[in-house]
Amino acid sequence: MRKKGTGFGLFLLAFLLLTSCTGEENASEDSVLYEDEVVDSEDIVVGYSQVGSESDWRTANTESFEQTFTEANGYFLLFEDAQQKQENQLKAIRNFILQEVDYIILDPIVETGWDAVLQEAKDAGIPVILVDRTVKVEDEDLYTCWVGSDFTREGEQAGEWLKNYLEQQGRSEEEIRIVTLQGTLDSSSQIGRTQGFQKVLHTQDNWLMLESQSGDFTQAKGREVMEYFLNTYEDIDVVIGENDNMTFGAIDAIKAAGKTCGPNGDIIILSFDAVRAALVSMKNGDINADFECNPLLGPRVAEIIEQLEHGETVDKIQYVEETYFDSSMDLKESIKERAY
Ligand code: GYE
Repeated sequence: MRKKGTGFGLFLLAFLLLTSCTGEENASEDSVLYEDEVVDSEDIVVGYSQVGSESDWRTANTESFEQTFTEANGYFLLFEDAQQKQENQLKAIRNFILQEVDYIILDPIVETGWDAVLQEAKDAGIPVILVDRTVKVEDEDLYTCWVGSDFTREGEQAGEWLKNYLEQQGRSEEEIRIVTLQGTLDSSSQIGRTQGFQKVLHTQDNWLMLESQSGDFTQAKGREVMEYFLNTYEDIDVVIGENDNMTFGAIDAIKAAGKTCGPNGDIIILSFDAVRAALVSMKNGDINADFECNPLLGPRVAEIIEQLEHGETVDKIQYVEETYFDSSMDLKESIKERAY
């Protein structure tokens, strides 16, 4: 993968032409110059606008694309990290359009505000594949397809798990005081997980959602928000971290406050992503349950591109398979096998 600089147009020039003028080293007639890189003109050029590098999940997702979209596999990847700012993604997409890439892959930070830029991509004839998070747009034809997780299902699963667990513990009648560390507000992963959990929350009269606040999917903010919750609410029974890194921050805050968590502690911890470090933390007794979200989307997107290259139509909405883990399970093998 190459990390591209910002804001330049495409210099898609025949490399042969260049070298014949300058007398530089040999290149095949099929090479083209892409900014300062020599690219095989047969390569499929893909621009990926990534959310940022805020979590373990995100790192694994980036690596999955880097490992899939290689020159050995016939691709040239332009990668842009938006540092969790939508304006950076808008800029990146416009640059991809200027550079006349073959495909744009977008992991949209938030759901709204995409109509204009996606229309520009469509007008330029560049298919846009959404990954992970999704968008809300007037016209669904503005993107080719989406591949990612069923976030609402994940949230609902967490609620169902908690309901069963409390039943097993003989606590179905007790008042259960819950706080939520939400992901980046208006991201589809935050919206889905929050709404999914709420579906179960609304059926449980004894559950009380004390407060929900965003920790922006980062460990540092997760800790900060949890410190605030602990200072504000004397009695907290359940913490929901809408991703593992916020959960890690919350666990640090809980321990620093002299409290305990996990199956043998004061506070029940539910989390999302199920990255390896979280499974280790669960094995160590700090997390009760974790709802998996698979970041390894690169190969799936490559398959989609192959289909499109062969003129096939692809399914508009493509979910990936996921499971969950809890502290009653034997986690040793899962930790060993975990790819992220
Ligand atoms: O849970 C989190 C990341 O959108 C599913 O974003 C993704 C979330 C994931 O920062 O760790």
